Amino acid sequence: MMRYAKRRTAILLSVTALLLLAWGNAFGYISGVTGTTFNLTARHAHVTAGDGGSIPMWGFALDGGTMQYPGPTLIVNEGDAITVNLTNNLPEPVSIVFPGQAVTATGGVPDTLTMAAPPGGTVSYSFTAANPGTFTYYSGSHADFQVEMGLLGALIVRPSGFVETNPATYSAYGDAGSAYDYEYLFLLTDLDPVAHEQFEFDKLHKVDTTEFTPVYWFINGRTGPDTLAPAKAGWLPTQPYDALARMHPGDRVLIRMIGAGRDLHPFHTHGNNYHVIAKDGVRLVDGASNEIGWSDFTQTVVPGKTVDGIFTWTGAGMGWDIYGHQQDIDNPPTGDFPGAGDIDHNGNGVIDNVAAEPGEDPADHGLPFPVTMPDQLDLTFGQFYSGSPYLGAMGALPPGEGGFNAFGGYFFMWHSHNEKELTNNDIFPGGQMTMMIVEHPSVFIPHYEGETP
Ligand SMILES: [Cu+2]
Repeated sequence: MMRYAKRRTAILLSVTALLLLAWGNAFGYISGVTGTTFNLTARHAHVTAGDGGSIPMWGFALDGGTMQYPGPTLIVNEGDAITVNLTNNLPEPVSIVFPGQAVTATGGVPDTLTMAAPPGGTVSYSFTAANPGTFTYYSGSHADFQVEMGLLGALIVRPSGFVETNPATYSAYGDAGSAYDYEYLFLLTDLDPVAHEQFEFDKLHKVDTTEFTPVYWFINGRTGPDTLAPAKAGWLPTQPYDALARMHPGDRVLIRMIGAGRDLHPFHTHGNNYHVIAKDGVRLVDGASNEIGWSDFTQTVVPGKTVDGIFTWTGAGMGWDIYGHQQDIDNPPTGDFPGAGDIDHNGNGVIDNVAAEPGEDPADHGLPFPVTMPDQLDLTFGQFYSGSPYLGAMGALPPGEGGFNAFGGYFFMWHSHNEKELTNNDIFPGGQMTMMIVEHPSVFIPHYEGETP
């Protein structure tokens, strides 16, 4: 127990400083690779889990580079002719299936579902990305083993009219109901290390895929708390994708969920419900374009399935003004909350003559925080508390407390609601756990790589 406790503390501490940097760089978009031709190599490397575990994996590498888990997120445009060339550096035939696409396979050797690249060989797949949406791809060869080993990834098809550098054009399916400000991918997988170790120790003949006891659970190829570390973090060379989500009040956030492993996972959003807009890349509208999806806070993401939802959050219904006009909870409100007209929303000394801040529920504007804050001595603090209940505000904290919340945002844990999946090999916290941070409207969150404030 001591050993584990120490190790966990060390991991959390090591992540602390990096996260402070990460927030400012955290993306509001999905990391991936764009284009029409993709050259993938199936090969072997290791991934790291949040408990320090190192696991032998098989995976897809881009352009002869390092194997990654999951495979490269392929981002393509509706109507484009797509080619995926696969080279196999693994000891058994490997193929790729693209559910939802009409694929032509060229070269390779016949396998159960499609043509495969034999060890040392190649195969090529081509298809037209006919429909926008969220899709997946994975090995179609010895799939009960090769999917476990990591040969899987996401495919995103942009609708016609989508322009990466113009957020006004952002939508998942080309219609207003699927329009969004920021988008995030939550590709969910699970892992039982036994087969991976059998491969590493040259005991492939001993692999029994009917025995399956996962002990690691991943979002975008990382276990918590690595899910919160920046994309392309140098210390996670084979796990380039993060899973941290950020938004401002009132933003529409597209969440793309993919069941890419062997178990289903109940993916749960705290903070608010989202509206389900599509399943398996199929927009959920009727013949008159009316929404036929539903509002939910937990999605049962089953293997092979993709689900898209639109999430938003305004603080509506809380009955108090999330922006406050007090920027310091140690100076409690004086009772002067007359509503619009004399509120210094930003704490910059300037009275803002606005009815409501962006994304705010007007009904809550100017309403005071409803309770007297307890004394610090009567509180337990989490690493994500800014010291103030108001959005974007930083309050006083005891020495050594807080520190993960760079901009006074609200942190909502988004996670698997199967609680055992919040561990790394029985050590909590970990697994399929990440955060949605609601940030003050003044906090810059890039819509695309390279966007500047
Ligand atoms: Cu929860």
